[in-house]
Amino acid sequence: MPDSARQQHATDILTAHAELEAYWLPFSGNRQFKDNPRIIESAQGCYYIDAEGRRILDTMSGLWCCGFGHNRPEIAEAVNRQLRELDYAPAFQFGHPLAFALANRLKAMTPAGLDHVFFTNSGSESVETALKIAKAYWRLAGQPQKTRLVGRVKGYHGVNFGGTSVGGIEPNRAPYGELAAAEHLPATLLPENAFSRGQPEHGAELADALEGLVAEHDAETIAAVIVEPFSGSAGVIVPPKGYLEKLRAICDEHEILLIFDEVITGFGRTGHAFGADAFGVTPDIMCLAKALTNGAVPMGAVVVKGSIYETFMNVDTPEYMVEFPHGYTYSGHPVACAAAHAALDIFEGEALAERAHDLAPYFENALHGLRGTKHITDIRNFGLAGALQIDPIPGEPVRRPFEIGIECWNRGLYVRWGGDTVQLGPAMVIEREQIDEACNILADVIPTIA
Ligand code: PXG
Repeated sequence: MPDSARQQHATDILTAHAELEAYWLPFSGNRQFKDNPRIIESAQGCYYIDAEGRRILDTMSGLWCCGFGHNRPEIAEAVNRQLRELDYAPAFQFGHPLAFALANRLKAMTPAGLDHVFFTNSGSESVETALKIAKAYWRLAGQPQKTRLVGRVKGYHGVNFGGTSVGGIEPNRAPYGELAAAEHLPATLLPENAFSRGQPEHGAELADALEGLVAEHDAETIAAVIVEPFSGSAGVIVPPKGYLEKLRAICDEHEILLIFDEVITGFGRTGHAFGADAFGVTPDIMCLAKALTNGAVPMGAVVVKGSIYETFMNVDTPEYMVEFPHGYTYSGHPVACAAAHAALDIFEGEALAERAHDLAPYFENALHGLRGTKHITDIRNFGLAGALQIDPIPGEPVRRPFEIGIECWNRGLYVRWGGDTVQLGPAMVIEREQIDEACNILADVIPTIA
């Protein structure tokens, strides 16, 4: 679009407030947005172009999903080709080749033992699927009383009812009153760990709270524990050294399924393929989404241990009967599968987990270079994920991060704000100079915020 046309287009959008009214934006301050719209029109690599034609450095991979860089032509071509070949095949009782191939691929990529793949369309659906598998598994395994679900304070597992129930970010739960029953482990955010680089030293014993729940409720009532290997949405809360190992050991001792929600940590974010690889702990069930297609087409997946799948298959019912009454119209959608194959070709072909691993120390140094900046009370990082903890204005939580995020946007930098944190999760194709640019803008902007 020529500059003059772009300008006119931008002006049209910015002045036509009424045109913005119909759309109810998710997880957004709609009233603020509609007075100050931020419209993204295109993307390339690590940059967005907004409606005014400005180039904006994206340090969040969209929303943690476009980790391999925006607008990869390989994915566009694969999607285009697929749409001409097979637009849709019924997900129930029929299959198409790409879904089987993708399941095999995920089986090979994920840690040994995680062998069967159920497809979904989002992280939230992956979580619901995992929780339902866990409950149904114990019933089939002859322990129907094992139904209790355990999440963690500050955990985020999407927005559906199960995920909201095991989730532990209070403002996301408060509007809904009664949710599904769930217990919560304490968060692993400790003041003595402030400004830790990578995994903090203190807090492995917080996993013992699971022993407490076992003592209180009996392991015979507990189906599963779900945690993010590191908490993303709550602001990159990294597990203390030894914590996940301890959680795994307690789960093993009491026959409790361990679910890792790797919606953010999957596909290279940690500098390894999965958080399970980075932290050396293998779950029984893994939830995936986001970077599975590089964010280009909605898709999620749940990968489960062989013994779980086998338990469903060994039921004493006729073979034509459905073993697990669950699934989505768009589970394993052909176009999503095509996008995922192309995205994983990029991920593997360009060794992006390794690239993230190599860049992580530079990112860590750059981020921790912000220590001492006004308002910053903690800096956390792991792999290519980082967060700044911002001192809240008394009585006005989340305001400062919001103002920081908006001012960064005005200066050509996209960071994410959430709670009292500012978050960065750059694409694995980012360059060092771009990391510097992001940190320089943050260093300029943050002290100017009241
Ligand atoms: N689990 C985890 C760990 C997530 O991070 C979901 C489930 C839900 O995925 P869907 O695809 O249903 O949105 C998520 C989503 C942020 C942010 O700012 C994080 C997410 C989404 C949007 C923003 O940290 N994570």
